[in-house]
Amino acid sequence: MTMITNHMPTAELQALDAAHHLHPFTTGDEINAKGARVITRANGSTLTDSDGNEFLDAMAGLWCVNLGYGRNELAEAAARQMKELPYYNTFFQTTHVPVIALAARIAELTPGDLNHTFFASSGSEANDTNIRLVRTYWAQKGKPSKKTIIARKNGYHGSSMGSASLGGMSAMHAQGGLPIADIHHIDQPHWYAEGGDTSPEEFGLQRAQLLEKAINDIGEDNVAAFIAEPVQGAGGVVIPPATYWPEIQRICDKYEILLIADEVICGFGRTGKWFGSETFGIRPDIMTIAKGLSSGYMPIGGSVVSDEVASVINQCEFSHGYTYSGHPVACAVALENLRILDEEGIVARVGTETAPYLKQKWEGLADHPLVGEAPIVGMMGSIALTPHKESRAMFAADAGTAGVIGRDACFANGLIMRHVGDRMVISPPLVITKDEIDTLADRAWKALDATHARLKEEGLMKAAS
Ligand code: PXG
Repeated sequence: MTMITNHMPTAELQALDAAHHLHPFTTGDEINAKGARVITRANGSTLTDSDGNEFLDAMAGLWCVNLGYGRNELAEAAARQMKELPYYNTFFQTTHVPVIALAARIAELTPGDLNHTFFASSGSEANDTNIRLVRTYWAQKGKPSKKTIIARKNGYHGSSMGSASLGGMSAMHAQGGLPIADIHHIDQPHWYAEGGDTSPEEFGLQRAQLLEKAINDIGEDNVAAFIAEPVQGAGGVVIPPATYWPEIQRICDKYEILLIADEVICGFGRTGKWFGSETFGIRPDIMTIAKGLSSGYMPIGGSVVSDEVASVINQCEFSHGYTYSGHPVACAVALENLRILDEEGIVARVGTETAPYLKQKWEGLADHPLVGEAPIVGMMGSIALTPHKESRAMFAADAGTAGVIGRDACFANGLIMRHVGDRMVISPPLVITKDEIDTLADRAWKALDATHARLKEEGLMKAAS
């Protein structure tokens, strides 16, 4: 057997990777042509690759390393738990200390009476749980016809059959026979891309009222729930107009449907409060959590439900669960992560100090000639690349052409940002310092300059008609 280590030459690692590893959201051609970037270590907000290059990770991995990299306390919590009880399950009337402690801590942190967590190992699994959970809830209440879940186009809720069906990503629906039955998608509150001449406030109301229309069209007796991210993350950090969420809440209160806030990205400090629901005044019946729950150090997620939902579900045996639901090591690591986020005042500091500082720097990027808007909330922001600022025009070239050039220019400048079509997004570790925020903004501006120059050179600064 080959010993594969950090010390092997990059090209050899890349060749083995290309030969044996199938990557998510990557084409084989890309891997074969360039090889994958091999990340070998990380500390704080900085990643190092196998050639010793350093990058400021403005994506916190995949929106998840809220606490930053390299916290020994989490490694120690995992080691302690592995020695004491590496695994036991939570099926058939069994439990263990880490899952009890974590469930109780989540109940303290989440708003309202969201006091009960059903654990999973990822956001996708948690959203699959939600589909079965809300349908079981209504069946238990004698309303089995309430099955349809309303979700949004360009929303992201995961990659499994159920969660990708809830998501509204057309490229995902095009593969593997999606969506599953009884999922309905309404248009998103993306004013910049779809608002035309309507004011953001009016547009926010209109898009929220699509929920009411869908409930009426499908019939209240057939609708189980509405699911949405407080801020769409993978959709491009789409921050809804201020009118959107209050109107959605009004509609959910008026009709008998459950509101699921998918907090997989927004949760655990990302928007400047513990949960996006608090930032946007949402009162969900169910919250999906993952990512920042353990800062990505261990795979863990869950569905946090209200007292009422839990009491109904508890009336039956919910025939659902994963081998790793409430995995003790993942729970112990998540608990330690939550302890540090709280005790070191990291979430509080984001709200009062670092997010306002980042906002000021980030919004400065809107002055760049290539940038149509630079919205941000807490520690998640985006910039829209455009060939024509005033009209918010899209590029004539295929969507993502400018975005990929932008992403590569960021890498070349020591900065990791993700592109979503022709938007660039950030979601840095919550521990990012003010100095690092300065670096982030400087490198982003340089990357925009380089992107602009290249787009001009290649004749791509043309607006779609
Ligand atoms: N809900 C939301 C809101 C998410 O952002 C999931 C659920 C699914 O979680 P898991 O743990 O199953 O991946 C997510 C995940 C990207 C990207 O590039 C975003 C996610 C995952 C991978 C890539 O934007 N979000």
